Amino acid sequence: MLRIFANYVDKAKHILDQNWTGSYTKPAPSLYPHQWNWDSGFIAMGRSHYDTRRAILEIETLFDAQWQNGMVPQIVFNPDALGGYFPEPDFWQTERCSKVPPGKLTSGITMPPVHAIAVEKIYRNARRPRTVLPFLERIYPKLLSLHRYLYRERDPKEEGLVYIRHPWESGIDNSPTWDGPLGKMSVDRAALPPYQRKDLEHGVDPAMRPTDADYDRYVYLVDLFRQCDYDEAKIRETCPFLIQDPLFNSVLCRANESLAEIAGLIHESAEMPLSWAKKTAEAMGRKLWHREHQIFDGFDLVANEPIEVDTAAGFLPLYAGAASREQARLIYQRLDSTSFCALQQGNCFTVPNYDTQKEGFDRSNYWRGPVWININWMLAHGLRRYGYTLKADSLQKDLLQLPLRFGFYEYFDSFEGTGYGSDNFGWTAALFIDLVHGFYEGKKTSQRVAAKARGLFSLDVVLNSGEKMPDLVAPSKLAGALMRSIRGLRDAFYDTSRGRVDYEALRQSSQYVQYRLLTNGLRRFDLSRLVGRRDKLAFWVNLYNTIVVDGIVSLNIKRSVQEAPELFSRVKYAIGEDLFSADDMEHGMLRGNARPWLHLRRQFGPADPRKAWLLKPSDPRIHFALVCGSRSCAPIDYYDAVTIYDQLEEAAKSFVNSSEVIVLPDESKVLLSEIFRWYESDFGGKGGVLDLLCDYLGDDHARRAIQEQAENLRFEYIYYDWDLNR
Ligand code: 9WN
Repeated sequence: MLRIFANYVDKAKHILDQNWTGSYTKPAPSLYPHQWNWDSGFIAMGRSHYDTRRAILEIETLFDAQWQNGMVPQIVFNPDALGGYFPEPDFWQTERCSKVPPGKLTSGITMPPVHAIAVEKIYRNARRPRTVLPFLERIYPKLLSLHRYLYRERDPKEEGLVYIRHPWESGIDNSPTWDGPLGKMSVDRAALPPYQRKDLEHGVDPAMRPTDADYDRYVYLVDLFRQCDYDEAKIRETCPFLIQDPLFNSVLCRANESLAEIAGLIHESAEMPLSWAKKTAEAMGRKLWHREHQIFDGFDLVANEPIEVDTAAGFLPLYAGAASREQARLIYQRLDSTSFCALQQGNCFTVPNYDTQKEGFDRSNYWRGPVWININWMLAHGLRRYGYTLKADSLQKDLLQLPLRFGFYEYFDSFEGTGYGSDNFGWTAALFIDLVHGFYEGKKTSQRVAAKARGLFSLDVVLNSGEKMPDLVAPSKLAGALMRSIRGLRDAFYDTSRGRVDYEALRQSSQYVQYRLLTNGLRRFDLSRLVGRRDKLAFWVNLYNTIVVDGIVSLNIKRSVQEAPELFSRVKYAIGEDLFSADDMEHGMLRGNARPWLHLRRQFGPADPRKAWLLKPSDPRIHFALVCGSRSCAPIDYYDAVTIYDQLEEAAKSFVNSSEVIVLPDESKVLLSEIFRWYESDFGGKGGVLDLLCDYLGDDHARRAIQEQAENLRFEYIYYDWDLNR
């Protein structure tokens, strides 16, 4: 992993260096020359991994321009870079307001308050966190004042939900959510103050940016704020755009948690931020949840009605922990549907910003469809928070893929991944660095656990050596009863959509006791009773998957299967006269007595009696169905003899189209799960792997690249995450 991504991390750092001005980072080299509020937050998160000093300076520069009422402006203008953007200070005229910090040029609106999250990260990722404490002490009152401003000025009814009053405040400027409220505003173009857009002067396609009609409304609102001298009470009375937005409130809610953490670190009371977090979370769950749509929506305070438009912003309450378990489950379903282009459902890269099934969806227009790294990054954290680890993992790996394949762009085509907007975009680079670090850390922990735990036991552990025998099951019926029992365990304790197993509940259940009892019956089972290829496949695949689960429970493995590397070789079931470990089942029975990776010999020696029952020829698709108790392997499921071929087909398709396969045509490279290295011979060598990829890949572009470059294509292997799928 380290080697694979090192060059790209360097590239990302280089982008941040190029955009660095000496005190802040420009979001993009020419399109956005000033300092932007939430961009700086995301950028500081990325930098926190390798440059604490600049990360701190980034945040401090932004907060130097904090208004006296606590508001942190959307843009802090660089006096040396004026002229290239619209609107600039001459248009905002914030000097009409007495709260503006002296000597600073800013806009008169704010943005999603990600900063406390960034500050906490700066502390946690610092090489010497103690040295960051003085910064925490300096910035904490400013962060607190920002949150206080939002609750005081933007939540007049004290609901726990703050409003935004301009689409630019949302950070998702032309999101379809604003169409309704903006559409209701009657804007007379001739009566607007004259203005000229500058965004289209930077070579971006106008079809990928907000329309002129949008800009008229943006300008109308700014003009209204000016006329109110930026007095919030006056604005509130006349502003036609006051919206409680799930994205903004989710970020605020999550930032309150970080604020509480920071308070703890500097011995301040965390009571206020914690009570805000709770209040906002509850309010979102109550007011913004749309039961039928299974998503959170915005609320229009002017029309006093919910805005029933579903965008990716509606998933972000997961990031804040504001959704109930049930809401999270329903959100997951919505997320995993064609609307948001779940993997294998339309060849999407991560989650597009708008429901792909809606008429207004536009795959390349700014916030009306494309994929944005920051939104998906928050979503992945949210999914992880609710235990959807598998989806979070794949989302994060897919996110890495976008800059790798298409460049460090501002946003990406939701179907093909093509980069749009500005290249060398700051938060894309910064969050890429953060994502890569996420993987390194996972690897380090697993390696530590493994190093500590090797050699826990050296003798065979036979799991089915109990005295009690299942009384009702005749040996001939045992295979069927065992398969039914395994299916029962799957139904009760495996979460197939998350690829997780609830080991604790399973350990204490009567179904598990019953399963263990049935395994004792295996000692009387005659393997020659298994007839039929599909029956054998299902028997061994299911038994393999269950001996791993049984081993994890019996050996009380907590974090990683590498705690007990012998799990696969020493933990066994007695079947008839013979003993079978997971390795015996896999390399012996299912792979036709093959050589395990890096081993000199085949699994069974020449005179081994178990060779009488090998499954030959082997079916390489088993590697997408065998669960090894880790996060990187196949999601756990039950395989039915009748449908097993279809299930294996599905498993292969889903694996090949997941983030375990990343095709990088420009570099003539494919990044692959290590499964393809360990079992390359089963797939028929490198050529066989390429054939398989072509057979199953849904992405035409990637498939064509493989076909055209087959001869010089290089394989690199993606780090395998051994942490438990608990
Ligand atoms: C207006 C800087 C900003 C981002 C926003 C993004 C875009 C500005 C614009 O660029 O907005 O704030 O001029 O389009 O929508 O999220 O912070 O990168």
